[in-house]
Amino acid sequence: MSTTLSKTLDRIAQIYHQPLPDLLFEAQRVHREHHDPHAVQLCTLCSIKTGLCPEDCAYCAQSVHNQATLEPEPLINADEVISQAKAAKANGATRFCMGAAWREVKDGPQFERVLDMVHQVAALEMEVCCTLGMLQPHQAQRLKAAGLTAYNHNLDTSPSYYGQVITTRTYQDRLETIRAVSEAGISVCCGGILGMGESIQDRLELLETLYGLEPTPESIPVNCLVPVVGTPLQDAPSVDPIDLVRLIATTRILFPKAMVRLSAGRLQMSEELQALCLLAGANSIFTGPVLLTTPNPDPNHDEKLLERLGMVPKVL
Ligand code: SAM
Ligand code: DTB
Ligand code: SF4
Repeated sequence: MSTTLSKTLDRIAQIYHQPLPDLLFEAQRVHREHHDPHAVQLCTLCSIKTGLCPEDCAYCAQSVHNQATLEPEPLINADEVISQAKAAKANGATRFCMGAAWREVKDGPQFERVLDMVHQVAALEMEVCCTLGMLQPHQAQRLKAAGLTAYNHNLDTSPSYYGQVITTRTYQDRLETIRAVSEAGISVCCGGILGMGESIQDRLELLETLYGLEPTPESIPVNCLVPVVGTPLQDAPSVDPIDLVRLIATTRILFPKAMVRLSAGRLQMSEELQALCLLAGANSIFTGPVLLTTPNPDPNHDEKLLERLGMVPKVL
């Protein structure tokens, strides 16, 4: 087992460290074989329950363990969510993702409300994604029955670096939720964050873990840390742009059919870097003025950027 795993890691490292022209050429070839190279899926996020999360994720504005200035908000109403989803659709988004600052889902009226939201967003003929923390198998089945397309649950980093970032849950906890999600027939959205002080090797080990999942994720968000004042990672140095491009290209090559999403951190990136990420195989971005709690590029700028690149929002 361990030799197979280390062989995989060796292969991933070889892909990642090859000369950039070769890496990009291979990523583009794979990308074009499986996707329309002009289409970028636009996804919009909605924070349905904000702040006061009991987990201690070192990057997160919403953890009670951190000192970020954030106005907490209890679970919002379904009507509010639906009007945001309609607006997102009108702005070209085909996927709507609802995020809650929960450690785990608890059965009861709040979960019933989320199921109703899922049902109503699905009726808009958009892909519906949720990220609500840990799930049990019966909860995953109920989300599936309500019409959920995908569940986002990130592994964030390598198994060995994980404990430096989060101590209130384990890597194994995350893997169990991911298993419950795929066993319920829901598509898995699972990725990580760059820029938390991890090494390149940690990033490649995250890809190795994702590669070992069965099935492999259909959606892989690549987030760059958005440093939030009041969190332990507020002063973390920004990610080297070429390292980001290499990671995206490697992800594209390893997961040819997956949607690779250039997720958090675009506000801190130049347009040239974003363009290079799209050329390296990223085929989705989050649009809208805020992600969950942190700012995101102006949607008009995103629209103009795609236009200047000769790229178009993906239609379902
Ligand atoms: N509480 C749920 C959970 O953690 O699974 C769902 C919401 S949580 C905000 C969703 C994901 O956002 C996290 O797994 C993490 O990867 C990402 N994230 C959170 N804060 C971030 C930040 N400051 N910069 C980049 N990504 C971040
Ligand atoms: C993911 O991997 N990135 C999105 C989505 N999944 C939920 C969220 C990024 C959150 C960035 C920090 C914030 O806005 O609070
Ligand atoms: Fe809570 Fe999710 Fe933020 Fe961690 S990332 S503190 S689980 S909201």
